Amino acid sequence: MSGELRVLGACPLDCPDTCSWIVTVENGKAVKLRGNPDQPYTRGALCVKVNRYLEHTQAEDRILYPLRRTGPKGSGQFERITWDEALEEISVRLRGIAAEHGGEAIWPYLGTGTLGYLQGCEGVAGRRFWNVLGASKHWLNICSSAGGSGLRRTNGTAAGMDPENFALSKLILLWGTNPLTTGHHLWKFVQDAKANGAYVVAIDPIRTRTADQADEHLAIRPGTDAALALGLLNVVLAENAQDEEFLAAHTEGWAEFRQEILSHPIQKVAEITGIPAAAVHSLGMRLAHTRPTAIRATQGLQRHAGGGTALRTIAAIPGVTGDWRHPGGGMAYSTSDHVHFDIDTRDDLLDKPVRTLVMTKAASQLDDVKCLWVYAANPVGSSPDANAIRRQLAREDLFTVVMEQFPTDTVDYADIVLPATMQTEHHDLHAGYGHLYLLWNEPAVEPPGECLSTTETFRRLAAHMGMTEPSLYDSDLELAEQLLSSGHPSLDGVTLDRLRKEGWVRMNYPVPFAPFAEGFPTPSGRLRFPPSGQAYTPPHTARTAGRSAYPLALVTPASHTFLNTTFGNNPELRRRAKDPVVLVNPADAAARGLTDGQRVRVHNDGGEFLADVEISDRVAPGVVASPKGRWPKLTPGGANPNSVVAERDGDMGRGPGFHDNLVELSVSL
Ligand SMILES: Nc1nc2c(c(=O)[nH]1)N[C@H]1C(S)=C(S)[C@@H](COP(=O)(O)OP(=O)(O)OC[C@H]3O[C@@H](n4cnc5c(=O)[nH]c(N)nc54)[C@H](O)[C@@H]3O)O[C@H]1N2
Ligand SMILES: Nc1nc2c(c(=O)[nH]1)N[C@H]1C(S)=C(S)[C@@H](COP(=O)(O)OP(=O)(O)OC[C@H]3O[C@@H](n4cnc5c(=O)[nH]c(N)nc54)[C@H](O)[C@@H]3O)O[C@H]1N2
Ligand code: SF4
Ligand SMILES: [Mo]
Repeated sequence: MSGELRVLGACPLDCPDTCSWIVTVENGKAVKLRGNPDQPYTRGALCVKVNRYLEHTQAEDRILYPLRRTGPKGSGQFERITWDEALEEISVRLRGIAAEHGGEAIWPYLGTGTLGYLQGCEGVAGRRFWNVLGASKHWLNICSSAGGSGLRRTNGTAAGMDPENFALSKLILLWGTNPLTTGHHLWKFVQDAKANGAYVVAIDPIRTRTADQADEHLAIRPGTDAALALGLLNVVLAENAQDEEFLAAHTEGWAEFRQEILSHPIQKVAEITGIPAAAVHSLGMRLAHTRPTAIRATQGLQRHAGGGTALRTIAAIPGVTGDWRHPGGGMAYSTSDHVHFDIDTRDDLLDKPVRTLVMTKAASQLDDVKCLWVYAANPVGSSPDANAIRRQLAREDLFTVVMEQFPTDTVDYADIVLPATMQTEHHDLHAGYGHLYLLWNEPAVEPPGECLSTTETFRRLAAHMGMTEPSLYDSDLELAEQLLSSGHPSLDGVTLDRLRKEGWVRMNYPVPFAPFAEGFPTPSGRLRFPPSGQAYTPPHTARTAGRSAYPLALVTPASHTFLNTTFGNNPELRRRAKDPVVLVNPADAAARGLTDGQRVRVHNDGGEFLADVEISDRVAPGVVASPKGRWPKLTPGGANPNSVVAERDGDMGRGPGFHDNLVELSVSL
């Protein structure tokens, strides 16, 4: 074992599971990466995407040095420069822009490339620096804000069940979630429940690989889930199975909500959702008579015009059935609100209040921005209205800096590219959004080339610009200590020393955990049912259907082999992903004379992308599906589905409508 070292770390990617991992290092080189078998939630398994993460860190196209643009914007032509040259050019440009246009003309655009609390979007990476400069704030609404907002309206928090407690459930609704692709460690707990007789239902417009494993699949019309929730509750009321004691003790607005439920008989719900009334009835009967029932609803569900309302209303279900009384009952969306780090955005460093720019509105909100600073994000691949974003990024008067690991489509538009470290090369503090553990990531190796972490890049830039605010220079370990020092009881006994030694620590929540058995974190302590007339918001696709030249509702779910656009350049994962496909129901294919494997243009007024038709009854008539995550420039036609995703705000949290767009399919010439 001489010269061999085992370093504990965590997967940084935007995935609920945040796996604990072990890197084996020999003579300064990382030679092996495997899941940590001791961690109770992830238990040693990584996933198809991350198993070869070490190879990815050593990939040929990794960006290793600062770069300056030499060709036209979008061409991806660069020359290598030194860090000093890069910092100097950036300093001059930032100061010039702040002096001429005000600090708010700078947009620090931070994405979800890493969920680290030091290097990534869950913490305050760079925020102190931006505040000293007076830059605009950035609202990372791209992923889960609509659902979070809906849940907080009902429960006072977006957090709910401990996903491990799904093992205790007797009825599991996998509602707008595809865990076998998007966070597979939940599945062991589902299987444990199944072994104890639980019945598992997948509610999804697509018969996914998760739906294949469920006892039943309900192919819901996209964006109509709140109506289904009301229909199921209608059956619960008809059975008189509501938990009157829980309703009286722990909820408010019941009388009004009860009327709302009664105005949604199953026949009406069947018409809205496309699910046969008999299926709504039979699931309603199961819901009425099975305790505990657990609902797993994740982000896919809320990528619709009514996505916030969907989560708000689904969250009412366990309020009516009283499932929150029992471990194994209730609902799980994200565990992030169970994490109580001390996240201080240091607004005291601002001279004056500044505006907030919205991540999903780059196409329209870049108009008066003079510096776009992209880190851990790939807007050209992942944000709505890709063509409009490209037009913005091509502007000569926009100074664009991209901190990246790989030459993405967004990098192609940068004036300056800064090489970023990967997870095995920097410190970070993590929490899962699908479990209750905190994790520490210790760097295993030295960064290759001249890559720097996010924290170190901002420290060096602050120094280069002569900034004097002391907290700009806090070290990674100091930043981690600050995050852990909130004093919240869930962090009692959780120290940085312990995290560094053990790799992961469970927060102080009971096992098993029934978070709202005694009440809710709302001002009144009660669950708040949705008010009259606000329990269902139809999707964009339903509002315009029949009146549009684009009759098909497009869902763009997670790809099995990519994580958002991360790994979109990985040769092995691209080989496994094969060419892009669009799932089309046989009836829709026949109506257009399309044959299996035929390449089509998927298009609407916003743009188009190319995909090969896969004729399949995995989608219902009127619905087509094509996964997210491809790099446009590595895809036939140079575009991915975000060319047809409109920049449109949903009902809450300005949530984007990635799964709520109308398209037509035409034969590609
Ligand atoms: N392999 C892989 N894993 C990932 C990701 C990835 O890109 N690839 N992305 C990560 C990220 S960033 C996130 S936020 C999570 C998201 O995790 P999920 O929420 O599981 O992701 P999605 O695939 O967007 O949506 C889940 C399912 O919801 C369905 N759906 C879409 N619209 C509706 C609807 O209106 N009603 C219902 N009932 N279902 C609907 C979709 O068909 C899809 O099968 O996954 C993370 N994990
Ligand atoms: N059509 C469609 N589009 C979607 C979705 C959908 O369901 N359908 N889902 C949306 C969702 S849920 C999300 S969360 C967004 C994600 O959108 P983004 O936040 O833009 O995430 P990615 O596309 O994965 O791009 C992240 C980039 O960060 C880089 N990166 C990783 N780690 C680091 C680091 O430590 N430092 C730096 N500087 N860079 C790093 C990676 O190389 C990668 O290029 O996409 C959204 N886009
Ligand atoms: S992407 Fe998710 S499942 Fe895969 S290693 Fe990372 S945390 Fe684990
Ligand atoms: Mo996400």
